Amino acid sequence: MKKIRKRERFKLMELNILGWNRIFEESFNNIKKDDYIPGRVIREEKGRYIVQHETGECAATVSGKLRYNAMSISDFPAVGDWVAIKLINNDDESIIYNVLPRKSSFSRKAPVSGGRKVKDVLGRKITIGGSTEEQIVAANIDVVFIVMALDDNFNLRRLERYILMAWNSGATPVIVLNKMDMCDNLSEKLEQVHEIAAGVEIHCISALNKEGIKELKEYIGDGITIGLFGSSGVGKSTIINCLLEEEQLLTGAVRESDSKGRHTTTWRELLLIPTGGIVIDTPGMRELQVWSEREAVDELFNDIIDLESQCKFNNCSHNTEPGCAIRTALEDGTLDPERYDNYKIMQLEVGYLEGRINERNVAYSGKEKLKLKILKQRKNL
Ligand SMILES: Nc1nc2c(ncn2[C@@H]2O[C@H](COP(=O)(O)OP(=O)(O)OP(=O)(O)O)[C@@H](O)[C@H]2O)c(=O)[nH]1
Ligand SMILES: [Mg+2]
Ligand SMILES: [Zn+2]
Repeated sequence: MKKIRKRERFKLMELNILGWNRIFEESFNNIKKDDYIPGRVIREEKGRYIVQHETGECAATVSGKLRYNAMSISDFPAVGDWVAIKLINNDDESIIYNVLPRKSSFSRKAPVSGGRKVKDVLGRKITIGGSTEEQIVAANIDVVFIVMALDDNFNLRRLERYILMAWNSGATPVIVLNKMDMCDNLSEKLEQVHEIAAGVEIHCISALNKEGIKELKEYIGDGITIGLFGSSGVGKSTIINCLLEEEQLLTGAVRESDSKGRHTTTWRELLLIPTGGIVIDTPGMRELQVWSEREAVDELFNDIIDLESQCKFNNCSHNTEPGCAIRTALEDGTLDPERYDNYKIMQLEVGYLEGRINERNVAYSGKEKLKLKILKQRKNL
């Protein structure tokens, strides 16, 4: 009897290192079957998974039932997910039977398959139609490091997008401005970032020179999961190597002409920090289309919403009406026209997403409606 208790305590401690907690345990106990064990997806590459469990790691595939019941790609496991598995083939492999409810997830709109190209109000080419699906980039994250480099990668509009997605994830966003050594107008850039990122902590670092790493380590703790997101070449893997104090991850040089990375990291991977804590490395995303509710966009751009409410007419189109607060702010320079454009684009994307979802809600079966409900529950909406 004593022996069993000891073993169980040990088991719990091991899983805690990976971020296991009472809530996951309760979910697991609800679905538990005799030979199911809990594990965390530590790597995901094109539908192939590696799962870490209490006694080791193994390759994993999803069960036929999970596949059959999946209503969207977001129902499939993603890196960071806690799953119920059954070990097979001398424990070298496993089958994933369930994905435990996520406490947070960093999602984007899945790159469109199908659809057609049109021009949006700003003359940009966008794809409409095709699939409208949530893609989970990483799950069960506590802190999102939004990594942007201070070289030619620096782009406030992209940063706005990442902040929106990070707030949506349910995790706490932190902005990490890397390659401080490449930047000669740091205070100017920092001020610009402060202006668009109210309430988000900002850190300037140089992973190359290991400057500012100590401050990042403050976010790390036992069982805490940190996810790194940002374009290719911004230094995500380099930063993780600094946190691990070991060159575990491959890094790759950027193109000199435009600082663009070469997509060195090709899979999503969860790593344990020897002194405690968990980090998830992700490949630089080519496309970050918003998967968001309108409220989150309004929150991020609440200065613009405030201005709109000051227009003389309720239904002001901000074109020619007298007493338009938006036009006044654009003209006197208090509202950055690029920020305003980005707001309009995101409103459109969200509107499109809402339209697509509502359309499907009406036209599709109960299965689709249930999927929407689950999505909203997951996002606590
Ligand atoms: N000058 C400078 N270069 C850096 C810094 N941090 C990383 N780099 C370099 O930037 C390049 C890209 O770094 P990676 O860590 O591979 O970038 P990544 O974000 O993981 O890129 P992907 O895996 O392609 O998404 C490498 O050549 C790094 O050595 C920094 O602080 N300063
Ligand atoms: Mg990388
Ligand atoms: Zn107006």
